[in-house]
Amino acid sequence: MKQEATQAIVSVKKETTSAISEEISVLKEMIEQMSSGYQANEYPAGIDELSKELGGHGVTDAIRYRLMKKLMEQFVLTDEQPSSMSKNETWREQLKELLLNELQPYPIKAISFDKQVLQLVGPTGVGKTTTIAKLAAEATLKKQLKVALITTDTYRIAAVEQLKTYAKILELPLEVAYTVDDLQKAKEKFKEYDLIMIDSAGRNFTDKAYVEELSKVIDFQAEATTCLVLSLTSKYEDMKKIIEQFSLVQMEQVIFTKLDETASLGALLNIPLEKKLGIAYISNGQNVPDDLFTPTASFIVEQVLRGSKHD
Ligand SMILES: Nc1nc2c(ncn2[C@@H]2O[C@H](COP(=O)(O)OP(=O)(O)OP(=O)(O)O)[C@@H](O)[C@H]2O)c(=O)[nH]1
Ligand SMILES: [Mg+2]
Repeated sequence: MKQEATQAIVSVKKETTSAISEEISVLKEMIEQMSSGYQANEYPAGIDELSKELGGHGVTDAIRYRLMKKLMEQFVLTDEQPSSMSKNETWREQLKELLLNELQPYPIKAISFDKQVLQLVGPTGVGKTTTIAKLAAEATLKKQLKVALITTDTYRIAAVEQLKTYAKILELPLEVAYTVDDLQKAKEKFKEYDLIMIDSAGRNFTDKAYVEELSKVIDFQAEATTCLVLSLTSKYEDMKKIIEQFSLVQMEQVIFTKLDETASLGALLNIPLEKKLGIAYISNGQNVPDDLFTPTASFIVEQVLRGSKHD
């Protein structure tokens, strides 16, 4: 009991500390911006509109301040502009260029399937199982890989049935792992396969003891690719909490789902630029296997800076 209480305090403390450090970074950006000689309300109207457009998508204040500051310094104050374009059009294009540059360090590309294990983790109902089915179809049909499926989501009977249905349609073997021991056995059984895809229940990966036990069976670093699945319909504040909850597992990329259900796409920028995670796929519907694609940085930039004429 005492240990649980201590753990709870430690985790609350951790959350508070990270919230404070984020606040500090926003403040730092704002101070920097003020000391640079101009303020948000002093932007030329066109720049202010671009900032608001990003804000409308839920792009964070800190990112917007940084971008607008760069835009002002690099382009506006130097008044660089091709004569054939209006200022506003030029600034939009220059902001796109800046954003492409900002996104460059983060892997916005498909999973290479070069590691034998691919596990999708994430909160309840985001689309993990559906995405596994889509990816299994891609790996089998397009890449001609020998794919096997394992599910560790045994909390709901329906969850197992759902994956069984996809396994049957795609003619792939499926093992249901109730324990880490079962998982070990299933992995052994599928050792000759090119790709073993593991579907999980959201809660698995937030349990430290489970993740530790699991890491004895799967070498997360050497043999597994782990992707966090996030729904674009979630608020960014909630996504940040989810990322923290799943911080026990190392991952480089997220998969976004439910693009078809929202017009607010700030997370496509916030997650790479603030959380330093790349994007492997975007799911835009319930159809297996069609509604899944790999975005490019240009696609993301175009989505968040489409301007009102496309709305
Ligand atoms: N509109 C839309 N619905 C989706 C998308 N991806 C998945 N869904 C739907 O979201 C619901 C939940 O999908 P699942 O794949 O079962 O989600 P999950 O993360 O495995 O859920 P749990 O196993 O319960 O944690 C299903 O009705 C899916 O068809 C998407 O990109 N767009
Ligand atoms: Mg599921």
